[in-house]
Amino acid sequence: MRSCFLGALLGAVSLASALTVAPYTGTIIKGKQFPRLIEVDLEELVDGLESGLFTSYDLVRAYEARIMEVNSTLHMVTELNPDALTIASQLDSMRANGTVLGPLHGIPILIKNNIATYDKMNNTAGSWSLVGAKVPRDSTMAAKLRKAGAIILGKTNLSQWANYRSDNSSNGWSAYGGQTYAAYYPGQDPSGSSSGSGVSSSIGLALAALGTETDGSILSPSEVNNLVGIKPTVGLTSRYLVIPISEHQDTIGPMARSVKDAAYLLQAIAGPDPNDNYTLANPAINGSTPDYVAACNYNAFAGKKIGVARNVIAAYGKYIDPPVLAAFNEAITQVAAAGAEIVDANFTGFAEYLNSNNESLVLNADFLVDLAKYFSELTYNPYGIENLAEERNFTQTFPLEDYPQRDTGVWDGALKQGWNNTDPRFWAAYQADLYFGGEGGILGALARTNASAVMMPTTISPGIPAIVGSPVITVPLGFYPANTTVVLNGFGNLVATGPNVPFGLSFMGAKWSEAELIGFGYAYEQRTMYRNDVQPYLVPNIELADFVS
Ligand SMILES: *[C@@H]1O[C@H](CO)[C@@H](O)[C@H](O)[C@H]1NC(C)=O
Ligand SMILES: *[C@@H]1O[C@H](CO)[C@@H](O)[C@H](O)[C@H]1NC(C)=O
Ligand SMILES: *[C@@H]1O[C@H](CO)[C@@H](O)[C@H](O)[C@H]1NC(C)=O
Ligand SMILES: *[C@@H]1O[C@H](CO)[C@@H](O)[C@H](O)[C@H]1NC(C)=O
Ligand SMILES: *[C@@H]1O[C@H](CO)[C@@H](O)[C@H](O)[C@H]1NC(C)=O
Ligand SMILES: *[C@@H]1O[C@H](CO)[C@@H](O)[C@H](O)[C@H]1NC(C)=O
Ligand SMILES: *[C@@H]1O[C@H](CO)[C@@H](O)[C@H](O)[C@H]1NC(C)=O
Ligand SMILES: *[C@@H]1O[C@H](CO)[C@@H](O)[C@H](O)[C@H]1NC(C)=O
Ligand SMILES: *[C@@H]1O[C@H](CO)[C@@H](O)[C@H](O)[C@H]1NC(C)=O
Ligand SMILES: *[C@@H]1O[C@H](CO)[C@@H](O)[C@H](O)[C@H]1NC(C)=O
Ligand SMILES: *[C@@H]1O[C@H](CO)[C@@H](O)[C@H](O)[C@H]1NC(C)=O
Ligand SMILES: CC(=O)N[C@H]1CO[C@H](CO)[C@@H](O)[C@@H]1O
Repeated sequence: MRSCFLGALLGAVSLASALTVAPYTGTIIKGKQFPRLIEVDLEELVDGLESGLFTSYDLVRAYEARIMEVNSTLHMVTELNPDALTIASQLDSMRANGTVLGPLHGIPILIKNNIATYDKMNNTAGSWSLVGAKVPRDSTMAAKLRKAGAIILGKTNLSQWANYRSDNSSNGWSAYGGQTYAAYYPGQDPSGSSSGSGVSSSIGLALAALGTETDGSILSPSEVNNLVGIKPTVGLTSRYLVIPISEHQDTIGPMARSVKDAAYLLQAIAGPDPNDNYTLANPAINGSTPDYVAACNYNAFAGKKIGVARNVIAAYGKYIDPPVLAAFNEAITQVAAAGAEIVDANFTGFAEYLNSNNESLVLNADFLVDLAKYFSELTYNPYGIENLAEERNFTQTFPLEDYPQRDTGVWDGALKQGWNNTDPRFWAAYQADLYFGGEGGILGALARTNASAVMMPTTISPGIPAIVGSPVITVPLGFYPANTTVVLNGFGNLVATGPNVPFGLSFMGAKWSEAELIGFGYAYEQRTMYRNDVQPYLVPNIELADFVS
């Protein structure tokens, strides 16, 4: 365990010293400044494409080269799209003749390796059992990205099965993709399960990436990779042909370097889909999707009430490290100075929630059904696996799945539970969750106080919104100080806490309140710009200017 970690650490350090150079200030060709890809935003890319400074073809080549430059250290991308350059050329031709599909036209985006595409790429959740499997069409997420003109550049590594297999694995590890590392400290835990999406977005290996969340899998890797992450209301984004954990909790959202870029991506992927009934509860079905980009408003806090769940902060005190708590307390002052009234917004069912395991019952029950449904959608299923019992059998006997070193404890629990989401016991557990997250959680706190959102350190923000399906945005809040003592993760192979590791601030709201949360995230981001305070230890050297003919 230890020696394995040290090997990774030394490898990372030696590569880092080869790659880290003096700050890059951009390259000037014919009087034009090429943007630096670690900090470029969508609007700057669109300017460059429209002015002819570079093409989408150039962009794809640059991003692919950057991926190859750091992949052997960070393992953040599992597959590149072999058609990406062809697609880029087509989109360049369309732009040249005046057809632009929208702001994402010709912009490379990475997606997590549990979101299916109907092309040459595999959709595996990191398992060898799904390498070679075929789906009947694009997932709705992939279809919406293509319709918006985005180029799906590749698939990102993840905690295997979105972290729903093992009781003793590590974040960002999958059998198919290996161990993902984050870029702010050698050997850094990338968190998960959208680990590769977080790392890739943080160092500019695409404009941004999509992740998925059941309980923390967008928010947590966004936090430790210094990103903005939006975990949408369950049902805002379609889960059709996304490898599931739970129909009641799964959701897909953007992970980007700025709030506005995340808003652009959310605009493209949100909306009702007949292939996912949960999306039909979206109020936009009777109107139109809000304008998330226009919601980026510097004055969003003016005249609003923002809640602080003091009893949750107190109960979770031991999980909030002093630098995070200090930064959070300062954030309360900053939000007040930006025009908000700060109110106590306690979660009254929180103590009871901490002693309940209803969420596990719900997730297990959903997983048994939803996984079988995903298998049944496949048009080619290489091992003919149809349900969780068979998947466990495969995983325990296929050598590359690293069993029993990484166990199947979560599945053992689900199979032992035995009953699924058609059972009356499911409804009892689910109703308890709806209380803990609803009246006893975020929704009750908002209703009682008339607050527009509750703010919380991201490290403790995902749980309550997860069980009730409500939205959260996380934005950069700060970094652990340079003299922080390194603490390893439970598995012993990753740096969980250490110098320069980023952390985040969450705003959580009522269902379908994404536009308002984006406003708060933007207003906070624009006042602080903490993202720029610390650079990753590992940044690709290759830049767009290297590929422009
Ligand atoms: C990642 O790195 C490995 C090892 O250098 C290489 O073989 C592989 O092709 C790379 N994959 C991608 C998608 O860049
Ligand atoms: C523009 O180019 C696209 C892609 O090559 C093509 O499908 C479309 O018909 C062209 N439109 C015009 C107006 O030429
Ligand atoms: C998908 O998996 C197949 C089977 O292993 C492999 O041949 C193919 O190269 C993979 N696709 C990509 C884009 O890596
Ligand atoms: C949506 O709900 C309807 C009515 O219950 C059902 O017939 C249909 O199969 C569902 N569709 C999906 C994609 O789950
Ligand atoms: C849409 O409007 C119909 C008719 O008024 C209503 O029954 C339905 O609940 C509405 N749906 C949503 C998601 O608001
Ligand atoms: C919220 O909880 C904190 C800590 O438990 C407590 O001190 C405070 O009085 C509570 N606020 C309200 C308005 O109940
Ligand atoms: C689920 O929640 C209910 C209601 O609070 C509680 O009585 C029950 O003990 C919980 N179940 C478990 C297994 O924690
Ligand atoms: C769910 O449980 C029901 C009732 O026990 C059973 O008939 C059904 O086959 C189960 N579904 C799955 C996918 O296991
Ligand atoms: C698991 O594998 C064993 C040995 O190949 C087989 O006998 C058994 O039927 C399998 N069980 C399931 C649920 O697939
Ligand atoms: C993980 O748990 C399994 C089963 O308890 C055990 O065999 C294995 O050694 C554990 N792995 C590690 C790294 O501790
Ligand atoms: C880190 O430095 C700060 C400021 O000098 C100091 O207050 C703190 O105790 C130091 N922490 C450690 C772990 O050495
Ligand atoms: C496809 C790909 O790049 N896979 C790499 C993932 O990471 C492992 C190491 O953990 C490499 O061996 C693979 O080549």
